[in-house]
Formats: sequence, structure tokens, C-alpha cells
Amino acid sequence: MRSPDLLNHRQTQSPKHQRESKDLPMLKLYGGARSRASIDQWYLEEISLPYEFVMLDMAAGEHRQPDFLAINPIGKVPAIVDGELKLWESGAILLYLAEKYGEPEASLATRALWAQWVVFANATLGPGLFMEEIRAKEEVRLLTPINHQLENSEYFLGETFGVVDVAVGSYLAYAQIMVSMDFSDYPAIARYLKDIYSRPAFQKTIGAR
Ligand SMILES: N[C@@H](CCC(=O)N[C@@H](CS)C(=O)NCC(=O)O)C(=O)O
Repeated sequence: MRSPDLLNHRQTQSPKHQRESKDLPMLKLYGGARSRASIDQWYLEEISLPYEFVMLDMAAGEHRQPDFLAINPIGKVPAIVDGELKLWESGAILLYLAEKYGEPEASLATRALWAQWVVFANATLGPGLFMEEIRAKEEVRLLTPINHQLENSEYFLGETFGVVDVAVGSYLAYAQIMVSMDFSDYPAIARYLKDIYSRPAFQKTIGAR
């Protein structure tokens, strides 16, 4: 494993960013070049939580070595280590970061909506936009209601950017960046993506690829 890069962070943090003990080591995010770790990294940057990015050399199989398998026995990135907690699956990491550090205190119903959109992004939207054999069938069906949602509000859950925007916005952005998806029939999504691309935290992570 390459030694962790310590990234720069913005100084302003809400009280929710305070970690339980100042003695805890910094949260570590494990990823590879051009991996889904960028999604979690985008959110870490959005919430200005200090972290170390551990870049695994996946071409050399570092993600299948015992050191990393002790963190994620499935041998896939992203994964995080935060104190005693080892956590993997990009969506589970987003939800943990949201609840622990990123979002204001929220009701069960609101947290359930975060989970709904995060699971939708990873289990339905991602495959629908990236699996060639189903894309033609799924594209209109998925993008029409998403466009409608964004006609009614600036962001997915209202007028404030949040974890759901990272979860869903990353797949919409990846679709444009990686498979040149054309959103001209979906003007609210196109407007939303323009906004996403202008965010410094996005530019530093997914937008830097
Ligand atoms: N559903 C998982 C997917 C994880 C995944 O497939 N990660 C890829 C990189 S983007 C990986 O580690 N591939 C290496 C391998 O399968 O050996 C998530 O969202 O975290």
C-alpha cells in the first residue's frame, strides 16, 4: 500500500464534524484510481471532514492482499476505517458519513429517504445507465421521474445540497463523463449537472478524473 496522501481541507466545520475523541486517528478512505471511492471522497470533501486517502494499486492486486482483506474481506473498494469501524460498500459509507458527520439531525423518515435514494443510485440507476444490455429500456424510465423531481426543487431533497445529491448526482455525472449520455431531453437534469460540476468538492474528486 502506498503511504496515505493527506489532503487539504476547508476549515469551517459544523459541531457535527467533531469526532468522539481527539486521539482517534484520522478517518481513512481506501480506493483505487478511477474507482467508486471517488463518490465517498466527494462527500468527504463536501462536508470538510479530515481524512486520509489510501490509494491501492489495484492493477498490482493490492485490494486482494491480506492487509486490505482484513478491512473488506470481499476485496473491493471503497472501504473506510473510522476508529474501530471498518466499513465497505460506497452507499453504506455515504449513509454512515451522513448520519455521523455530514447532515443535520434528521427524523427516521428523512433518514429512510436518504437510504432510499442511496440504494436506488447504486442498485437501480447505476446498472440502468451503465449496463448496455438494459440501458435502452431503462434510460427513459429512470430519467423522466428524476428530471421531474429536479423540476420541482434545486436538489433531490429540497433546496439544500446533501448526501442524496452525491449518491445520485455521481451516477448522472458518470453517465455524462463515461458514456457521453445526452441529457438534452432532460433540461432539469442538465441544469442540475451544471450546478454539480461547478462545486469545488466535485471538481477535486470525480471531476478530476
Ligand atoms: N457495490 C460496491 C461495488 C464495489 C466495486 O465493484 N468496486 C470496484 C472498483 S469501482 C472494485 O473494487 N473492483 C475490484 C475487483 O472487483 O477486484 C460499492 O458500491 O462499493
